[in-house]
Amino acid sequence: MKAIQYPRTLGVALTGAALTCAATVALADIKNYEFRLVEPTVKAGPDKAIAVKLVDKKTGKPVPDAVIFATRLDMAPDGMPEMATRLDPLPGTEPGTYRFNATFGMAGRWQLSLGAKVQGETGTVESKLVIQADQ
Ligand SMILES: [Cu+2]
Repeated sequence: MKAIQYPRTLGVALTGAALTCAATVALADIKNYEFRLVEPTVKAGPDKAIAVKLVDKKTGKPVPDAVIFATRLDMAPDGMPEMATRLDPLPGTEPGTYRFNATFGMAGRWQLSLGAKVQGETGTVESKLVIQADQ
């Protein structure tokens, strides 16, 4: 039984780093998944690789093949939500790990916002992670 239909355009419309807001629905099942930073700190500067792992909290196992459709990286934690930087996907190094290239133009705290679909699950994983950029 299919309980909820998602608009076909969702995956397309929310792609891109210019995204400011994602309207999403989270159901109980999808709450079992979360993104975790592989490394909580990064050196400030251009072209830094950041990696997140998508984890099934019940099993502790990484979850491969998720479709990440919304990403944003900005300095909201340091009071600069308008200071956003571009995020480019990089190939993953292992299943369940998702990597991005980004320029951290300023030292401080950056918020990585992610929205993702998990294969076989209804709803959306939404995570906000704080990365510390050091000088
Ligand atoms: Cu800033």
